Amino acid sequence: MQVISVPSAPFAGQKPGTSGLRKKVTVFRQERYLENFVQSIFDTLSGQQGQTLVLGGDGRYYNDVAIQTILRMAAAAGFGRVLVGRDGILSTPAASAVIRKWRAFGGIILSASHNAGGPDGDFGIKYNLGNGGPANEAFTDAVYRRTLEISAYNSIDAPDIDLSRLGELRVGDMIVNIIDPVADYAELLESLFDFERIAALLARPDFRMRFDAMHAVTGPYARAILEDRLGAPAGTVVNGTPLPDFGGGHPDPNPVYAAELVAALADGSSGLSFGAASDGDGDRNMIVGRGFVVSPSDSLAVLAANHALIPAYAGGLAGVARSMPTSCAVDRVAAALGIPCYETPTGWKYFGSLLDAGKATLCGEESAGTGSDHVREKDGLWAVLYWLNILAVRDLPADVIVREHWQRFGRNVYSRHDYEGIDTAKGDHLMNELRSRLPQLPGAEFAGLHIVSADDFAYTDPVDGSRSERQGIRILLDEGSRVVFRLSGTGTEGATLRVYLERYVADPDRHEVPTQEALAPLIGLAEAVAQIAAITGRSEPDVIS
Ligand code: VG1
Ligand code: CO
Repeated sequence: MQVISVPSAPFAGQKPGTSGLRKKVTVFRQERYLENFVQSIFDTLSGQQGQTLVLGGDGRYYNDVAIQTILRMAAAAGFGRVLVGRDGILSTPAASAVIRKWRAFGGIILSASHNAGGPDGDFGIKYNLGNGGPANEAFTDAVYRRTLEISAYNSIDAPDIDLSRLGELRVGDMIVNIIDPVADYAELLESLFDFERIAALLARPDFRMRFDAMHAVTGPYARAILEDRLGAPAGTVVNGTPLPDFGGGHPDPNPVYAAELVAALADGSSGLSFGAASDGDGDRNMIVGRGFVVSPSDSLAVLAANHALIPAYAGGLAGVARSMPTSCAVDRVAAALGIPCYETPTGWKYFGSLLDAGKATLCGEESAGTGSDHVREKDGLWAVLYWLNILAVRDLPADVIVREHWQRFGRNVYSRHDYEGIDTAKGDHLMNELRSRLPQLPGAEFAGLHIVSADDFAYTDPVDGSRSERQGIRILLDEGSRVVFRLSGTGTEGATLRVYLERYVADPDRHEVPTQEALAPLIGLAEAVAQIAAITGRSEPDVIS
């Protein structure tokens, strides 16, 4: 096998964001663009000779081309074996499960997650370490530095291989195993939950569920697990065939982009009792009861509070962790359980060290991501099965379970407002202005709200001591209310401003006040403090979740 060195030169801006490098397909298709980034990953590794790499993606447009390129480059980099999902498919949590099960050296996941796909959509790539989790910041920073000095990439002269059939092939001297993308993952989930009880629930005539795969990667996983293994009626999974452009949709399971599912459960007319959805790469989840969308932050708290009902977690939770902007609902559960609750920056990579060290068992983010120590990624279907297991044991509808949770712990009313595709300079200006005003904010009053403290969130990892600064501006108010501002690190067009709003309501008589109404004073404060309309020219958010 002869390694060919192809001269190259750096591209600007190959800096991984919250979850890998995400750019327009048109950017990735430039000659040497993908190759430069992959070579920079391989140059940052050491000791991969003869080792196993896991490779797969969410099936979006360009997935197939990128996989063939990466296979040749992996052979040139000295990997001994690559495990690749059939047709190049692996959901993000499944890739994590495969890395862990087969003790692989690491994995490359091709995904831009919830971002739109197709020739004019987005593409993405990220590297996961041998623990199955996204590489930490130290690694991604090193990859970025490497992209700035790269002068050549290595490949071999080998034809594309057929990825449509399971089996063993070779690319140069490297073995390629084409694996069933679902099997290892389904087996792992089956070991965590009470499948018999869930199957009994799904067989009940008075219980009907719908899982919306949004034309993205979870279709085959959901069909195999919900319909084939658990016996849910055929048709339970809708939009279940992964399409390279996700049917033109936005595979983001929130009330805006999964409006059809929410509408189907809006009243009793469809006969549905439970709905769920997942995103482009299968790591996010949405849980919908009858006329009731479960807020992801509440979902994390409910999962934690009900852990004793789940076989895998009945022995107790070591701790829980949430990203900083995620509501503090889970903190209350942790306090009641007497276990630690960790607060990390946004992005799953920060949970890895806590999970590896056995400090946290469940983790979650407000952006519809929840997961546990069974893998090192958030996991959409895992969350759905966890909910089904709770419903099966408690024999109550999802909305009643959440309402009872509020009765016991109080309600952390929560919402996120996104201003998408704003001018990058305006987004930076808004954040810089806010940052410069931080010292004056504590003690200030806005329409009857009293600011207790304000800061720019910084995090020191309790396991490895690494430090991450500038992770979001927090304005903390009386009684646990807060407003958080940060710029997205996953978008590909301009800047996306995220405003996170939270207010704690203890009084059960006020739990049913509509979310945006309950948060109205905080929305006013966010506008007054950050001057969103004046700086960005936007008077309304694009997405409210
Ligand atoms: C968003 C979410 C964050 C999540 C990340 C990746 O990041 O806010 O919680 O971890 O997406 O999710 P940002 O920087 O745009 O706010 V996924 O499902 O897109 O891989
Ligand atoms: Co995702």
